Amino acid sequence: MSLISRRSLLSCLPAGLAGVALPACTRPPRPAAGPPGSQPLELSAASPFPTDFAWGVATAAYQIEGAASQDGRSPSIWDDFSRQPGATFEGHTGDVACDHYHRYREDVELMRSLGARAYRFSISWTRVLPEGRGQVNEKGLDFYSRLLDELLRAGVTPFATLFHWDYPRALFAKGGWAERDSADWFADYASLIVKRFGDRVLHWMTHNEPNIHILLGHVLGLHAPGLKLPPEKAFVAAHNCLRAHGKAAQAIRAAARPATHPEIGCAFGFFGYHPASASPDDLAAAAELTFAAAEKTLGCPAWWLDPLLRGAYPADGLATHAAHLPPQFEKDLAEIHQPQDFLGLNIYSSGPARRGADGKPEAAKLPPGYPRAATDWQPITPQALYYGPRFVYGRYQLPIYITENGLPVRDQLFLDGSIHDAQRIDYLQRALVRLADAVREGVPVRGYFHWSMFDNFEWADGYKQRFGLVYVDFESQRRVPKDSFAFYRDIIRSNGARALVPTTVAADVVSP
Ligand code: BGP
Repeated sequence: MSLISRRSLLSCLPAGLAGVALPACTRPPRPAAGPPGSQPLELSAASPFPTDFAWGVATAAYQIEGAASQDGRSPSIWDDFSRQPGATFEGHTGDVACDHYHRYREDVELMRSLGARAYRFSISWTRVLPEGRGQVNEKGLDFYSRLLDELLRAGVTPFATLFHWDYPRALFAKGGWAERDSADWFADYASLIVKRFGDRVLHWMTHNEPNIHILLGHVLGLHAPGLKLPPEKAFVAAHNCLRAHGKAAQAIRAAARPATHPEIGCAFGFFGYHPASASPDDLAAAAELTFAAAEKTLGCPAWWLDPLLRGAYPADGLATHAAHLPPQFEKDLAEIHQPQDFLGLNIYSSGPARRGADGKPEAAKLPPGYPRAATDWQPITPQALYYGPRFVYGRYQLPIYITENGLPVRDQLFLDGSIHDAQRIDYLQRALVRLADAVREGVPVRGYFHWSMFDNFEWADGYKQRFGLVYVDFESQRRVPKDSFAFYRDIIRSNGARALVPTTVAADVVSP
């Protein structure tokens, strides 16, 4: 997938790290009983991570569950898109994926042995509401009920995402996100889920990466539903996603059990900038460019997060795109701008920025040959985990969870029978070193979810990209924990200290 298509999307105001008082936010409950082997690992390095930090792993329904047409699940746009010739690498689909639907007990056991404190997963909308609304599929709900019980027994706190891209085919046929009613369809679905599971889930995310879903799926045609909408339609679809978030947040609060305080947020696909040099001017330029929304607007953090968290679209984006929004869009902003308990950031990389000769911030280039992951779009830029949270907190003052971060590597079995993923371990350590810097400076980061627990169906890349801490042989469904699994287990047991031991080179230095 091309660089532009994936992360180098974005970009409004300088964002200092203001010492603003935090809104009240309940921390994730500590697991009732720690898994065996979860005794703290004593290390001399002090960890700045709070003792109740949510060390977690993340997955998504269509990427791992399989059982695509079992027990009443009906097709989503991804079932359809992945069948279109040339849409995914070698025609891969999520029909079987990790077969997690049948193997969830084994999978939760692996999470327990990892010592994971939290698990971010998503609910397949068409498994529980085959037509997207109306008739409920009890068998589908039962699967998630069993999964939740298993997680809680293992001492793993569930963080549920309501929508991770697998939009119901039946609702897409009615117009999908382009249709204004789509916000109500989503809120009704949210209400059902919270009524059923609000006794066991207290952490809710509405959308996963709505910016990527709209941009790749509705503008560039590279993800489901494979549309290439003109701006006047794409901006309406994006606006309806925002309305859906606002309505769902209200529905979640309305459906929550008395005396429970659900935490509500969204997992946003965050691509920002880091300063190209140590100069304060480049630092300010990186912050400005991170929130600029005049170009590639639908991918930009501010285009989505400003309405969500400030109740207004950013002025630079509006200058070009106000005409593409629905008439009287301003009237929807109060509904979009609901109280949020946290902001989830999916951060994989960032780009260098500097102050241009004209005084404006500009994107700089990484040097030729700069180290990258197995995907072209992901240069090794651990500083993304420092500047991203810092800039975002400076602008929005909300507690943050890193809801995704990880590295795709071309893993294989080595002759000694193990899967040595040294590059992933190195990246994970660097990323946590830089995240720890943000925490030390007072950015309220509440948790980190590694993407991913398992190798899985990576959308248009099919099974080509391996992101897991656990290797999955997709023919036998055998799971083999990689070296990174043991490394992350030690990180969790040491509450992050294992990542903060002295290193030979600084975290951001990836090329000699
Ligand atoms: C995020 C998605 C995840 C996962 C990850 C890896 O954008 O939320 O579902 O797929 O990216 O990226 P990719 O699969 O495109 O390589």
